[in-house]
Amino acid sequence: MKIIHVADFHLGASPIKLEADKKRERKKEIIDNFYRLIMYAKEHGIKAVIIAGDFFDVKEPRIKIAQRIKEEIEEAKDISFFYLRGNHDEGVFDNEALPENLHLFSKDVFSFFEIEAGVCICGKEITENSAGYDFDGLRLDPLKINIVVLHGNLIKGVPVLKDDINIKNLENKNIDYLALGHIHKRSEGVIDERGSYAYSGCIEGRGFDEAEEIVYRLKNVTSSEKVKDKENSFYEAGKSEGSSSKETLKRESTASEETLKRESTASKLVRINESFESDKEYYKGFYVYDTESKQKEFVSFCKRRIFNLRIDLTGSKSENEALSVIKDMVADAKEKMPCISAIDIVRVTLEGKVDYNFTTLSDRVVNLFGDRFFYFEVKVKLSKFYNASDYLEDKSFIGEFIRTVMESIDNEEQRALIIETGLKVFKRKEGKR
Ligand SMILES: [Mn+2]
Repeated sequence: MKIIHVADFHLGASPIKLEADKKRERKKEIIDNFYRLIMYAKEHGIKAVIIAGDFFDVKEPRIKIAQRIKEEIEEAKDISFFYLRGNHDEGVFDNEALPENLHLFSKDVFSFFEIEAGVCICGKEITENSAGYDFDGLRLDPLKINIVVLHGNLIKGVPVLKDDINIKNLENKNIDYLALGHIHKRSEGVIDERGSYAYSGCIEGRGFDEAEEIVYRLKNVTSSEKVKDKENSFYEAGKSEGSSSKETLKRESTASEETLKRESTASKLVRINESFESDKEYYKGFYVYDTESKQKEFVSFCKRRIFNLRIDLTGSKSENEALSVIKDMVADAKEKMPCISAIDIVRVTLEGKVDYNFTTLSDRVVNLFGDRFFYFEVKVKLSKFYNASDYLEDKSFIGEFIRTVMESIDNEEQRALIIETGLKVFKRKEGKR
């Protein structure tokens, strides 16, 4: 039997700042996700769906949304839904008529559901005013497949908050799978020799705090290309002769023929982290747990992905150069990261230290890429790098400061740091005058 484990839909929550029509669209598609999930379950023969809390964003969701969810559940008669309410949606659906295939959990005791012979789902909601979960009532038959549902922080040690779950208290309780909600980033691990746990994460990211980060740094890259057309290549060779370009032409002799290779060195943005390469590894979606194999599989399911492309521009010489390497990088990204597409939500964060003014950079990057994605923004976290040699001859307090540091500090790294810090202070004081 296959079971979906999903959590943290936060239905009804506001997505990131968008224009009015896009905001409506985004809100709608976050709610549509649940219907898409039901369709997925039907297509894949899934018989049960566990919702591990924060299904709704608030304790009193809009009647229209709540009603629609109930109708969608009722229509999917062949699937049983097990909804454990979290800290955001505490008490939702209490004292309401529910579809027969929708089951809620309680705060007071562990609720048990035997969903098929030998397969048990149980769970307990967060109890008010208590430090951590109380697992005294958790008695599981070692001969059954036991799935436990909880919403809170998995910790090692003494619980402090009411939603703290001490993993030690769950050891040797015959748990096969612990389906967790609350933490929006997907993660998984083991409880003991028998059981494992997983946070499915939220199904759809809303803000950039839930973005996948990709980090780029500026590096000198030497690339060589073979020049195919001989005539053409000689013409090109003639052109580059005497120019100040770093391009060089090498003649390579092989047994049969001569080919020309052009080598050029250019600054390029190179990706630093390799956390994910494909759609599947992207962390927004749900788990499918198979009670027969006791294996879980993650399914990436979000409609739009949120990316923060952090670009370190240290080493760039001008706004124009910065713009050109960013242009190359985004063109490259389409090839190298097919997971970023036009429907996604993308932020470019510009970081690092440069020694030029970058007042128009943000607008120019927005102009280049603004309409390529569902939403695009640029955040500038660049800082100005001060060049000590500019002040070395100055008959001023700053000049005196630089000369003193140059004479008395040998360590280059230390010197740079002191000069930079000092100049920042001087510049700030200058500005106040
Ligand atoms: Mn929560």
